[in-house]
Amino acid sequence: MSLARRLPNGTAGLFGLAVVWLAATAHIGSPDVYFKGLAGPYEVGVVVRPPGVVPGQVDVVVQVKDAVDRVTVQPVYWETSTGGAPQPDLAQPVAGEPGTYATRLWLMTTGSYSIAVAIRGARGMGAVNIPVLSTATRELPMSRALGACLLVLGAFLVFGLLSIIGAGSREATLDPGAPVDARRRMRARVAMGSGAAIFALALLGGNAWWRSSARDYQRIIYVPPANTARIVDSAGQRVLHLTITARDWLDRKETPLVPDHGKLVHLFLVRAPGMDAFAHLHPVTRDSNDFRVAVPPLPPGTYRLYADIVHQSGFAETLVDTLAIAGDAPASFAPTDSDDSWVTAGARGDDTRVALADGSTMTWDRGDTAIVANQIAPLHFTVRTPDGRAAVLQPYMGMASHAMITRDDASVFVHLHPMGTIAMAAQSLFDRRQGIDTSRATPSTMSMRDTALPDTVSFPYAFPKPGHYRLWVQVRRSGKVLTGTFDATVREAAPPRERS
Ligand SMILES: [Cu+2]
Repeated sequence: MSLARRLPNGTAGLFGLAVVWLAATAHIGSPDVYFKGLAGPYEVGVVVRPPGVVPGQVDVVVQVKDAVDRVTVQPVYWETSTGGAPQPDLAQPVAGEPGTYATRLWLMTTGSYSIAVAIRGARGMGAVNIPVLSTATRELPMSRALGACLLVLGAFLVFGLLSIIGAGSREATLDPGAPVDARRRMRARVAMGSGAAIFALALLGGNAWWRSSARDYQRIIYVPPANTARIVDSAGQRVLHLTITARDWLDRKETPLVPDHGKLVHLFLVRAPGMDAFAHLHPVTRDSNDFRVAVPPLPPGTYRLYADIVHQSGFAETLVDTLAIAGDAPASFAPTDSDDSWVTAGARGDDTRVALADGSTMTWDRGDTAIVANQIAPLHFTVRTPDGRAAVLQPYMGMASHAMITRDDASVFVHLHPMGTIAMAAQSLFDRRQGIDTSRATPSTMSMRDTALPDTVSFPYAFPKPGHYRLWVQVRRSGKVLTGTFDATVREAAPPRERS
């Protein structure tokens, strides 16, 4: 008898709580957007730093390899596209950093935006869409000094007004020099008393208004869609059921999912706390709520679960959960998707050269300098054949490589590619809505499954905070997906230099 076995999943709530407010967007705890690629004929690198509040200002930094005339950026909301977007902003050259342009833009509402970067130079016009998410992830606190200042000013106003009312009702109609009688004094006290009552009511009303707008804001603070994850025995296979239970999703208030590099969901499992087992799976669905995937022969334990999805609006987000995998792996395992992959590997320490499953090696060329938080990290990896020659790589799901990075405490999880942290599906949705031909900008390797790619892959990324991280770098060689596992210790950024 095949018994559907529900595994304990009690830690899910706790884990969810721990990561909820760090969950920024498509990635967990890593809201900044990095892109490297082409804007028409120009090679560009773009960094977008969302503010975490809505409305809020994003910082946009564009680096162009060639000398160009002008760089403009424009925030484009997915629903209104360029027709409803504000005029493009001229990005200003950054002093002392040739080829670098920066500006700050307002994002007025929550949801999926694109930062449309346009470049004009000797080689004509070039444009590229950088999808960003405008989400409220935090509440800005009021500083004590500002609070105290407002309190003093408010008290001054109220007492000033009360004394004007008092003086007015006592002496306004009094002849100069005439004494103030008891009746007038009484009248002034009554006027001041009623004035104070009116001000108290106004203050109470103001306080209620303040609190209700704070509550409204709290309602737009982003939380990943609610979901459940459990393992079910199905015909001798362990099958993971991931179900989206979020009300807005079930009520069809959100735009449907679109495949990102060919898959509706990219699901990652990381064994906690050692991060010593990892899987990259692609669940399938029949009803768009319930996603299922066969679980590879992973060792038992508690796993952190991350599921990347992209909506038709371009909104890319990550579902978060924990999953208990118990007992030995069943004898049979048939992958749900031929691109599913997994690996088990313990701590790597400072190892920069690891053996891959087919005997080839992957080397992390990270140089001798320390990796520092919020500075572009040297994420360059080279694959050599077992006899030490440059390996010929093939696209894995349309990409030269995929890298997954997580912090040991689960506060960070990112999934990125040589083009950066953006979801390619979101980018092509914006391109299509704006009628941009990007066939040159982002050559799709999807259709070229067996294209020969160089042996080195690089990722534009900066670790968001100091700490211990694990990286899984995936490439495809001779039709086989290979995963290199590395560890990284990231240092605190040096305090900024004093500006004179
Ligand atoms: Cu990927």
